Amino acid sequence: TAGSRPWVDQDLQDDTEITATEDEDVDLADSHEEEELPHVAFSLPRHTEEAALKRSKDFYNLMNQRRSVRFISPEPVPRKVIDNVIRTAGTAPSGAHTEPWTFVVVSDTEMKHQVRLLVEEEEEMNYRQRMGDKWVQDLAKIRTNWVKEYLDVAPYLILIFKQTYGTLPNGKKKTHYYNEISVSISCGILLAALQNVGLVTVTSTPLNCGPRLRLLLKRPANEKLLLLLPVGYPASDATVPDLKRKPLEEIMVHV
Ligand code: IYR
Repeated sequence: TAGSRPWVDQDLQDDTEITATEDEDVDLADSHEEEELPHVAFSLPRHTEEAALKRSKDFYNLMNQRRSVRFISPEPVPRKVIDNVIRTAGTAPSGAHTEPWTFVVVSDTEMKHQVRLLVEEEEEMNYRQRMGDKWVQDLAKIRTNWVKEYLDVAPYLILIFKQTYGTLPNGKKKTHYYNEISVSISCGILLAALQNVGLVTVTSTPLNCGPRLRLLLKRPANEKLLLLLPVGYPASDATVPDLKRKPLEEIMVHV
C-alpha cells in the first residue's frame, strides 16, 4: 500500500505498480549499507544575457519543430547516434540517484515483427473494446488505429522500462524512489536528444502490452514497460495532424 511506500504518489499509481506490491518490501537494504559519497566542487560556464536569450530561442525553435510522427522511413540510422541519444537520456535526475531505467533497443527485423504482432493484437482489443467510445472518438482526429506499420519499418524500436526496484551486490532489494517520474523525465530528455539529431518518434504507450513485451524481450520481473518509441527519419511522405500549441499566456502563471 502507499502507506508503507510514501514516495509512491497515489495519483501516479498504475496497474503495473499495484501488481508489483507482492514482491516489494522483501529484504530491503538499509541506506547505511551503501557507501558514503564524497562531494566535489561544481561550476558551469556562464553565458552572457544576450547569449542565453539566443540559446533559449534557438532551443525552443528546435523543440517546437518536434512532432509525433507515425510514418517512419526504413533508412538506416547510425547505431552510434542511438547510443549517444540513450547516454543522454541516462543523464536524467533520479530519486536518490538510483537510475531506475532500462532502454531496450530493438533493431532485429524478426524481433520488431514479433513486437508488432503482439502490440497489434492487444491494440485491436483496446480500440474495439477496452478504450470505450469516448476515447476512440477523442482520437479520431489524430487518425490512429491498431495497425502499427512503423513497428516493422522503423530501423529502431526503443522500449523504456522503469525498474520498480533494484538489486544490490549482497542480493538485497534496493528501493527505487520515484522510479516512474525519474524514468518519465529521462524519456523527455530522450525525445529532445532525438529531435536534436533530426530523428522522429511517437510516444506510444501500448495499453496492456507491458507484461507480454517484457517476456518477449526477456526482461526481469522488476521492470515495467513505460513507453515504446519507434525511431528513425521521417518518411518522405509523412503527414502529421495540423495541431496548434497553447500560447505562453495559457500555460504559464507568474506569481
Ligand atoms: N495506444 C493507442 C491509442 C492512443 C491513445 C492516445 I491518449 C493517443 O494520444 C494516441 C493513441 C495507440 O497507440 O494507437
